[in-house]
Amino acid sequence: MNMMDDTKGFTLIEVLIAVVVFAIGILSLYTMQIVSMKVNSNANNMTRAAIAASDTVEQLMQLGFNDSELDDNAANNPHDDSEVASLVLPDSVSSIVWNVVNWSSDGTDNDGDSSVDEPDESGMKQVNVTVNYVSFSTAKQVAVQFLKIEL
Ligand SMILES: [Ca+2]
Ligand SMILES: [Ca+2]
Ligand SMILES: [Ca+2]
Repeated sequence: MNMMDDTKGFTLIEVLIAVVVFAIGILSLYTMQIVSMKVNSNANNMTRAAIAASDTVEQLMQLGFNDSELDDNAANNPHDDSEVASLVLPDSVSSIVWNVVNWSSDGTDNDGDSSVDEPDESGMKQVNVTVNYVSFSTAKQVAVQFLKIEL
């Protein structure tokens, strides 16, 4: 091989290697793009579910202690979004469910003083809100809880 040969241009092998390297580069960029779109979309769905959860908590907190939506009777409990028209569900959210636990009748020592369902556990309802949503065909949940105190 002399100087003349080197200046002729690229050999076929060199071109092929360049094409393969380029293709791998494009492919990994494309894969990164797909992954980041998926991460973004998952985050968006989670954010929407979390907003729906806090909106539900806000609406339920405004209700009276004995409101039917905070009824802990087994027949009405757990409750769901079909009972409250003002709850708006984003597309990704399939349902919002809340379970009401009345501290004075749940058979549990909620305040940790070794007495169960004693007088000072009355007037308190624990509300467990669960938002069910779907992200990339996977069922997911956001759960929050709050304590409703009888005033
Ligand atoms: Ca107790
Ligand atoms: Ca209790
Ligand atoms: Ca107590």
